[in-house]
Amino acid sequence: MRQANEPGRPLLALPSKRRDRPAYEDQETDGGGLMYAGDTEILRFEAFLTPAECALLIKLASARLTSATVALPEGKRVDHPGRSGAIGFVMDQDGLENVSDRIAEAIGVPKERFEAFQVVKYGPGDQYEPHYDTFPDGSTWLKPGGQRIGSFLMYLQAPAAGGTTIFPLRSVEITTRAGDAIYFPSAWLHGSTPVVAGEKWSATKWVREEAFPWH
Ligand SMILES: O=C(O)CCC(=O)C(=O)O
Repeated sequence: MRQANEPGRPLLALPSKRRDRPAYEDQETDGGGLMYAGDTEILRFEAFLTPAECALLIKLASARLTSATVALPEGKRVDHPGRSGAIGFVMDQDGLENVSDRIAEAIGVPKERFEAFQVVKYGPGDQYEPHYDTFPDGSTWLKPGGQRIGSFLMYLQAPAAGGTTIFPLRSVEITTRAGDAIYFPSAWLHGSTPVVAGEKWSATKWVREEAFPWH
């Protein structure tokens, strides 16, 4: 049986039933491990974060929250009707190096390819409609770092109701549980259902193809 916070061993692997779209599917990985390139699976890590780490991420992000935006290919971030809530970015150097090290070990990818933590706060009614985390060809966001390959999503606080993570093309719905994490290909359609009561907090580390300078 896996111990809490033992890195790198998924508790639950949900097999992929189909592919969302062709891009990046057959990309080679040079880091080995689980770095996603194509049709694979959602990995779930139970108790990946300690309660203290969840609290630290929430505290740091709370001081720098802005309204949740989406990235346009040409480099701007804008409000979007499909996304509500608030976001704050937290860097590894804010005391989270250890968490990034564990993510790197868990997925077999060097942390030099990670983006900063994007912490998201969802209040009642807030949601993130199904979307891809990847950028379209030619997007400004592809430099530096190249494409997003994998999305490591950590749950920091569970709402009283609602706020599940959904993968509509796979009929998968994941209940938020503080401390748990999931890892999935960024090119898979996913979203967060509306929070019904309470607050949901999550944090994402996106994994790039190449080294990314701000993490
Ligand atoms: O918080 C969630 O459950 C989903 C987050 C998400 O879709 C994202 O950050 O891209």
